[in-house]
Amino acid sequence: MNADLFPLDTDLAIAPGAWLLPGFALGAAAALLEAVGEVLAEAPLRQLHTPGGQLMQVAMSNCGELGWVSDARGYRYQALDPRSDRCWPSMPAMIKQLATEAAQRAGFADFRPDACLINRYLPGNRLSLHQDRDERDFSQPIVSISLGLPATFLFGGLTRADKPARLTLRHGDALVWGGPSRLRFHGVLPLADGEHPVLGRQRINLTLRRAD
Ligand code: MD6
Ligand code: FE
Repeated sequence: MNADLFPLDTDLAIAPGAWLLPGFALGAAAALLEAVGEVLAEAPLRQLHTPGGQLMQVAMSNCGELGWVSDARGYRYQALDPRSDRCWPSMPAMIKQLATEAAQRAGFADFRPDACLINRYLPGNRLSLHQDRDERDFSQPIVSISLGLPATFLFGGLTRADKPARLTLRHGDALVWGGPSRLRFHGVLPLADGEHPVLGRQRINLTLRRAD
């Protein structure tokens, strides 16, 4: 009997196809952060511009076959880091493994992530309400792993007008999001200041997806 087949009683069903797995990545957090550090040494965090020309508050980088980028030409996934014109660093095996295990626990047995977006929030940074729709196959879920300072995640409906619920995402939490919830609007409220014992004054979020 184990967690690959049945949710634990700590797992929280947020909506059909959406699960919060509190502390899922806690035991792996140190190894995760080391792996993320190696990725960022090759592909540093940077702030992107929206297609409308606004500078995004959240700093981003990627690893995996494809990386999510935004600029005047739009939102898209691409194999090359525009900063270096080289391939994104490969996705560390332990990150891919952890994400596929989280997806499995939420009932998505065949998640095959090819893209991992790394987001860094400093106090005050927010992410406005959006849908994740730059991917090819919406039958594949999204796995999001939170590290560092806690954030208030806005979890909306399928239209922008639906009033979002609020969810606290803490260090080590995983959020899996797919099926009928795959296109829900969501965002992150301005990060409250604080001091995390491991990460200090920041939040790191890893969002793993199948882009292609
Ligand atoms: C974040 N996450 O938590 C931003 N998208 O920093 C996302 O935009 C997101 O966490 C889709 C599914 C899960 C997410
Ligand atoms: Fe998103």
